Amino acid sequence: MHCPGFKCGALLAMTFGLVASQKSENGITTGKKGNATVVKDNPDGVGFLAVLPTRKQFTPTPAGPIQGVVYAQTNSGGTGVKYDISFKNLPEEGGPFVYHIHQKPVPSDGNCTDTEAHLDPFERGETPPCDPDLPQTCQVGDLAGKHGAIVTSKDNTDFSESYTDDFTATGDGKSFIGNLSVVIHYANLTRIACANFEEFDASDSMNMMSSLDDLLDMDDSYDYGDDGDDDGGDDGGDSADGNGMDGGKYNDTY
Ligand SMILES: [Cu+2]
Repeated sequence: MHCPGFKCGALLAMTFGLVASQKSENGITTGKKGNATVVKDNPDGVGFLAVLPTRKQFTPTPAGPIQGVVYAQTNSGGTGVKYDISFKNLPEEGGPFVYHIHQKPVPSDGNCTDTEAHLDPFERGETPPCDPDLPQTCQVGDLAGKHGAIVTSKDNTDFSESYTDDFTATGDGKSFIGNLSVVIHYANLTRIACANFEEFDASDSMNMMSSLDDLLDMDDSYDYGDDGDDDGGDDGGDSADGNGMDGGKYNDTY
């Protein structure tokens, strides 16, 4: 490769200047394995749906069972994942509520604590808090940190939002979400509800809408979680200390 000296020089300077400015702009590295990387090769047409609540809502809420869905599908072009989120019947108080993708699925008993911590393949941990202006420095699974927490009021306990997250994956890789779970927390981090992602046909929106209607009509079958709770699990959803978990290694701290 050859080119006139001044042109190469200008190109080099531009390139170098760009790298330098990116570096100063993003100079913070939070993860032991670096900052999160943008996922550019998500497979076309792949989607995952998480439906709340699971059979058993783990933390009873004054508002009754939280309903809702998180639908995650490959973004057009394959870079990032598009999220369509709708929650209904959140508590009026106790927010802002946060939600994350956690590193383990919900087990069959519905215990949200067993989802452990957040999806964090770059090992940045919980502190410092996520800066939404530098999403690559946040935990990959910290959707609320990157895209905003949920505020409710007496007049509005529903939430819906759509956005693209560049750092999660619908294809294989360390940022893959498809076999994981979504957890909603009170502001004090007590886990309210959780659900697993299941693969869902991204191309069939009619199928999705009818499924959602069916699912959202199923109120009666839900178990609030405070009966038959023989595992001594969380019954402290609105207690003063907000920490109804006992003995869990991960407790309610994420
Ligand atoms: Cu969480």
